[in-house]
Amino acid sequence: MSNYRINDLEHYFKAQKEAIENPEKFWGDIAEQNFQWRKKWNKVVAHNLAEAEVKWFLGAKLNITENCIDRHLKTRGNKTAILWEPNDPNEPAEHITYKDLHQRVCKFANVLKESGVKKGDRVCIYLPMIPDLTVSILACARIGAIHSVVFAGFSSTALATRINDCEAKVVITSDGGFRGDKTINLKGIVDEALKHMSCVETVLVAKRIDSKISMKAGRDKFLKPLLEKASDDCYAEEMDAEDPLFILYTSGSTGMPKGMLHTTAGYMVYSAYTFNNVFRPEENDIYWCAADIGWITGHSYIVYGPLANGTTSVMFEGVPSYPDFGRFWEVIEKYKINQFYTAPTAIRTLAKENVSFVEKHDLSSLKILGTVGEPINEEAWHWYDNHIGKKGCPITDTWWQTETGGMMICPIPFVTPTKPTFATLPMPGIQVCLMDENGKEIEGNRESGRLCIKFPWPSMARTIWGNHQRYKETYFITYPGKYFTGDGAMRDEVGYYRITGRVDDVIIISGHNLGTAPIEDAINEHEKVVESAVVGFPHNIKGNALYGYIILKEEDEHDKLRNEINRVISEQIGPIAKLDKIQFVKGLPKTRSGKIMRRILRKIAHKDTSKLGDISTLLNPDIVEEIMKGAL
Ligand code: 6R9
Repeated sequence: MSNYRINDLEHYFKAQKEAIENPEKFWGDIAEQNFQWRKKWNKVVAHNLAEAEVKWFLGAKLNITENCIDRHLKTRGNKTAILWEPNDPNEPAEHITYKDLHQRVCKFANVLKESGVKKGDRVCIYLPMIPDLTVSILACARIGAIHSVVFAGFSSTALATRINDCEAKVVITSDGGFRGDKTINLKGIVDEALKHMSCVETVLVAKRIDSKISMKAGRDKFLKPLLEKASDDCYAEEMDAEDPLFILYTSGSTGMPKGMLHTTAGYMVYSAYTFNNVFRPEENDIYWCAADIGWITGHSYIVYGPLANGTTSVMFEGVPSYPDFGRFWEVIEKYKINQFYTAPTAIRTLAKENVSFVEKHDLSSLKILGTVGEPINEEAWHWYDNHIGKKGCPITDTWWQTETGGMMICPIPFVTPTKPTFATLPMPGIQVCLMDENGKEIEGNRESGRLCIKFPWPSMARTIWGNHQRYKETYFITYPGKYFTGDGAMRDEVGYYRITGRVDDVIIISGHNLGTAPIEDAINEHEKVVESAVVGFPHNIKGNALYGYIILKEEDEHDKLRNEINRVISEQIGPIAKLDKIQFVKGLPKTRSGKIMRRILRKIAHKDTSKLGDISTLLNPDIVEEIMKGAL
């Protein structure tokens, strides 16, 4: 698949112009030349954004697994599709070829069919990062069932909410999973979640840790014997372009998680297109995205995007700190990884450790580095550039969301000149704009505002499962006719975008709008700081004042550090952004995907800790108590 790769900046601007002037032709050509269709579309796009209605490739028929697997069999049958690296480096890796993957997906799909799963049924997948996770996702897609993957670190309550919301008929899980030196008891969590639920008829159980688990007669079945018996021939269901492919839950700022629904053709085209342009795979490249498949990053850029391109995609079961902080670099050396994609939070964690963990390893195979999930601060960007890329690998800071399905704003490596902390320019076809609080579009450069998108793109979520009204209200009402991202952004003098964080992180101090990201960036510049989070709290003169939670690399006299940190902020942003309160903490409450839960920090700063909400889904729930104890 190479018909659509952008070669240089001129080509980029030309593609962007064509995509805006004639989106039907731009996306129609890409879809036609790079994918396998059972039937072509009658119309490329139909939309009414004010009503939150969008359809792509209307009337087309396809199956995404034919595009991700079958069509590669002739030329790439013996090529590794999924290279699975286990948690324990001494356990053998698995090299699953496209041919193996085809066989495994077909068998799994037949097991699902035997369990009564039909096109349109929901299947909840609650698995650790083992090959069965990828196989089961594709098995659902093969027969037209809608997969809903729930990250295997979520609690039974969180899992129950998600199973209930989409009324899953089948749950796929395992006896447990390994993460570093810990094991997690997944089957026990599933049992707990299913206690008060009637929709789930079957639980399919993979074995990973060989622990003792209880199996409920009539409901629970071990996968292995079923897979062994199953035929490895399975017809790929003919799907409409707009048939649902998956649901993936993302947390809202309040209330129930939102089940974002993605459909088949548009998602396939856009995830494959962006993967190809941003990571620029060559035939023998080994690509590694170190995210978990429980997040959108794993869906689009471990599974669908790479496989649609016939790439070898590494799937890693472990964590960056096990057996030691050199694990990522060891894996890069071991497989001669060419493209590596991770989150700023992982980079910061590893940058804090002795650089000898990096220097022990040969990273010369690397060509492109990527980041995703949150703004990357300047210090982390340079560390990644110096120590991992050795100043020779472009870093692509990719801004996108569960809702967008694929990367939206990011430098195209070797095409777009990078600028630290800037996601730079939108992908072709993505019409970004900045809006002010009064609903007016902000023209010109050197401006900040709320990030919106003016025109649909193929992989946008189509709705929130079971609640289209909420979808409309959350994304399309604030600025009628536009998709509102919830993020704030700044456009610099050449039109590059820098994401300044969620708009609900904007704090207004004495009438000045301050984004938390640049302030945190300034704080993190201090040599003794590892990471920080800034929130607002009410102040009777300034309206709001700033409260900073700061993790130190090494201890020093606190008052002295407070002064120094405020001096750095004054220098970099201005005295207006100085922190009124600084609390030194051992950790920050984070979601499993590494995002700081500012909602909790805000409550603590407001001295309102009565209703913290469900903190069990956090990576580190214990830290909350500790921060509350030391609150100022
Ligand atoms: C892919 C993913 C989406 C939110 C998004 C924004 C933040 C993601 C970012 C970034 C700055 C980047 N975000 N990438 N902020 N720079 N490169 O992370 O999806 O989990 O839905 O999160 O993450 O705030 O709105 P999701």
